[in-house]
Amino acid sequence: MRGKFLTIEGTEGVGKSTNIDFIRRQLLARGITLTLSREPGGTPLAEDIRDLLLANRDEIVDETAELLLVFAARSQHIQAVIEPALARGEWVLCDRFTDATYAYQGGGRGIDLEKINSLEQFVQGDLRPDLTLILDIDVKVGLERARQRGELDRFEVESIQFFERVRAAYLSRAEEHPHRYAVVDAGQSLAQVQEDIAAILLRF
Ligand code: Z5A
Repeated sequence: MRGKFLTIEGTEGVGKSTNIDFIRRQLLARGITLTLSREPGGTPLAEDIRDLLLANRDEIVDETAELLLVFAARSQHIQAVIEPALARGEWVLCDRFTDATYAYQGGGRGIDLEKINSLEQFVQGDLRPDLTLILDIDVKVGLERARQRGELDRFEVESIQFFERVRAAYLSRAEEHPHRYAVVDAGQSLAQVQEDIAAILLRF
């Protein structure tokens, strides 16, 4: 039987990394074999593209170039990791996927969503996550958490307004397709966040 495809999303410092390990333990306790991955990245080529995308640089990065790099990495990731794992019957839990493109390149950069939609069809065919957890937090609180970690990458230096647009794009996708998304208030204590996530996983 084909596995399930789960993704976790949110703005900066929302707690994705922290909660991925919690989700992994919840699923393993139920005997589910899990492949963990992340985007951009997940294969050697895609991780190289991630480095290109996150590096701070002097030249202005064209937003279409950024969009195409994201989907180039995704194509490699899907063919090499995600599809084979799902076909083996494993579940895949991915730290960010195409919702991040709608949120960052669409909401944040202002790229026409129709263009993103065309690339999504071209690169993914029918592949869509079965469940997407959106960890939602006040943008300033998340940035404060993320910025305590030190050096900032090319996205983390963006303005509050940029991240407000990213957050709004995530929430609007969740509103449009409520059957596929679960929004968690990530501003709560970690214990409460994880209680909410456990309940969502149980229902799923
Ligand atoms: N990107 C894109 O533009 N388009 C795309 O299609 C894709 C990605 C796929 C890399 O993503 C960048 O790629 C991303 C968008 C772009 N932008 N950036 N930067 P990433 O996921 O690798 O990087 P990130 O968003 O910066 O993740 P992050 O900052 O590592 O955040 P996180 O994993 O969500 O947070 P965390 O490390 O788990 O937690 C942050 C801190 O908060 C940490 O000290 C925790 O202990 C603490 N924490 C967590 N939860 C709590 C609670 N509940 N209370 C208190 N403290 C907490």
